[in-house]
Amino acid sequence: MPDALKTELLTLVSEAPDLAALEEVRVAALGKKGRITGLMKELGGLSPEERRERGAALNALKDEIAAAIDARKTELHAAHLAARLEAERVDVTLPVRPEPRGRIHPISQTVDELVAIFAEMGFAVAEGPDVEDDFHNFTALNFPPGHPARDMHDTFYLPDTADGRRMLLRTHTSPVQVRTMMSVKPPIRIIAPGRTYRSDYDMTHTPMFHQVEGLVIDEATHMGHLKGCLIDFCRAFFDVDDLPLRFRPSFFPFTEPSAEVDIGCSRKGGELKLGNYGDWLEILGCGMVHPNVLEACGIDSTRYQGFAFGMGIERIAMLKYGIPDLRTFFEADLRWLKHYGFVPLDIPSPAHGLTR
Ligand code: 2NL
Repeated sequence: MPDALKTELLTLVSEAPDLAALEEVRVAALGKKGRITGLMKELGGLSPEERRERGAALNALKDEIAAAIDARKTELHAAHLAARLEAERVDVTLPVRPEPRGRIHPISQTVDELVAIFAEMGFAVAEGPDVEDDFHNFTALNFPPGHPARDMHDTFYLPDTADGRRMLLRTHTSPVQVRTMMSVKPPIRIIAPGRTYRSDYDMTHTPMFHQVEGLVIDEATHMGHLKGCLIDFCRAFFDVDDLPLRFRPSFFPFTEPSAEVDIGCSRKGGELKLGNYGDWLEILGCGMVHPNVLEACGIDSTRYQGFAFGMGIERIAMLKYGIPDLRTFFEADLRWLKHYGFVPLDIPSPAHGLTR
């Protein structure tokens, strides 16, 4: 009888498909109401001799079944782990995900980079409308009534408003700064990047282009601050630590004194290189804000002063990224964008474009 029982139980143990089934087998054999337990209980009715013999046999059976259950349990655990590892397998030799196909336009990239540099110097970004009126675009900026920039041939004019204001597409981003000066009490420290429009189209001009202007107004800012600010910006933007800058006297209606700024370069062998090579390249205009402009914007010019500057974004983008033709910026040619554009979500850095 114990031999038949032993064979039956060992078969049940070895065929138990999972841990739950194995536990059922254990309870049915060794549990309180289990079959071996039941046989143990019957020992009391036997003679001492039979009891010793059968008791020893039952104990041996019990130990053997318990050991078989333990062994099967270990086996099932190992099988479970192996199945899980197989199901959660990761192929670390697969290639990385392909690059996104979209590209950031070089103008957007350049604006992001210069905003990052000026933000670090404490400038806020200001914005304003593309459609402006004559006052914010010209009059407040000390343009005299007959100035050539006001000519129909240079400026895109729009129909007058109902109350007779002459409207136009802004020819520079200066009206953004005029609006800031008229609405914010100094100190002011802003840059205004954005679209601008002039009626001009040739190799080096497009009717829509981009500009960034900067404005700092407080009680003590002077020409030395202007120079330091632009030197720091140009060296960071072009990523040339010893880039020399040269300030040449110039004229703008809205600044006095005014200067144009050149950066050092070399044109040897027909290739343009930026750095301390003895040659010069003009890249921006600047000056101390004209008292007439401050007064036109409601700022007391006997108490406040400051500097302003402006530069063309296409121009500095072309220099930094070696883009030879201005007009290609606006042709929406996907092959051009694939070549000169920037991969979205790339690691950002002020001088990023040079290190891609
Ligand atoms: C250039 C030169 C410049 C400014 C822009 C400015 C703005 C206000 C007051 C005074 Cl509200 N100045 N802007 C000043 C000097 C030069 O731009 O070559 N731009 C492409």
